[in-house]
Amino acid sequence: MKKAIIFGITGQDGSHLADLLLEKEYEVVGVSRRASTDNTQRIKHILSNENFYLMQGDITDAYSVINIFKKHSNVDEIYNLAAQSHVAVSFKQPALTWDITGKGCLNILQSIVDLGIDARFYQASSSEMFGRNYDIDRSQNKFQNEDTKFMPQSPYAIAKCAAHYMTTLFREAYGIHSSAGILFNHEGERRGETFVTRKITKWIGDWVKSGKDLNFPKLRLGNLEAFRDWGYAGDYVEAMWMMLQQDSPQDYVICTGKTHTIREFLDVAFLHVGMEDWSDLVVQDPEFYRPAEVDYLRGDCSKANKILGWTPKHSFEDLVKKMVEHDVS
Ligand code: NAP
Ligand code: G4F
Repeated sequence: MKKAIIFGITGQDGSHLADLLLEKEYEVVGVSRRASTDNTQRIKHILSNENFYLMQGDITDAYSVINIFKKHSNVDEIYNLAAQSHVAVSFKQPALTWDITGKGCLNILQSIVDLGIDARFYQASSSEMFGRNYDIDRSQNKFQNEDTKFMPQSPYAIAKCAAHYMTTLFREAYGIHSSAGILFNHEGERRGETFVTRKITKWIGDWVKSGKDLNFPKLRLGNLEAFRDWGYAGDYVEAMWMMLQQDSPQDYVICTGKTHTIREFLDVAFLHVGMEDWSDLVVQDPEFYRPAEVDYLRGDCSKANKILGWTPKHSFEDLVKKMVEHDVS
């Protein structure tokens, strides 16, 4: 039986990845940080699984990471999904974001080397690292891929770049089997409620449950013109696992290749509840604009398709429908 450690088990991706690995009959050790209230909502359904173990740990504390590896030194695969993952929050809490999202990855990699852990490592890199490098020629169908230069636009993206380079350095310098997945935005029913997609579908759900009350507090959003390449989280964790099954560690872009604005997401989401015109229900609020924006993301995952045989299973329309139906019910 293979054993995997997942840092970030209580997050959206951690919970989907745990489901996938348990289905594949792995022993899964999930690492969750201490919280004053219950943070296990997304993994409630696996807490009593006999192959699942929950351990307390914090990736900003190297001692804590070392303790986990000492207890589970026979691990086969290590997934680092832990992060302060909210881009807007990273402008308000840049140092914390650096400690978790940047240095946290180093704490894991250095512990692997120092303790001589013989395991494969996955780092959750991000399309946010491409930042303002959308000067690609859209007319020629050129999208961001593994060769696109990083031009980060937020403290979050800069921390992710550092972790990404650390992952490739440790592969080259110490021969660690470490791979980074450069994942474009992926969403779903378990998405955090402050990310734009879930903020929209959650609001629609609450509004519908109120009987479509016209006095219901309006949905307050920021920039509606940014483009995102949105996929379904359940599909994307499969790509993470596939990367670690390869003989040679490499980095891969994971995306759908299609891009939509927030405005288009609103159109499709509101149409599911019979609203063609949502303009009276949404307010654009300066509070939700960022000091710097990433205007355009659209990926090209031909490498993942060719080497891993990975393709996204859900379309944009499937994704929006899934999220709205979940929040309305
Ligand atoms: P998420 O829902 O925000 O989950 C982040 C996880 O990290 C949570 O389990 C969180 O714990 C944990 N965490 C935060 N600080 C920690 C610390 N100091 N020590 C240990 N754990 C800590 O994020 P996600 O959407 O699942 O994304 C997973 C990873 O992929 C993240 O690294 C994210 O940056 C990256 N990524 C995400 C996307 C996307 O579109 N979802 C795209 C590209 C890359 P709590 O539950 O206690 O907060
Ligand atoms: O949903 P978002 O917060 O996601 P963002 O910033 O693209 O980051 C997500 O994807 C990254 C991959 O590219 C991950 F690495 C990262 O961890 C995270 O999962 O915002 C999407 C867009 C932005 O352009 C933002 O300005 O939506 C715009 N937006 C408009 N109104 C809003 C809002 N975003 C949020 N969170 N809240 C709003 O009210």
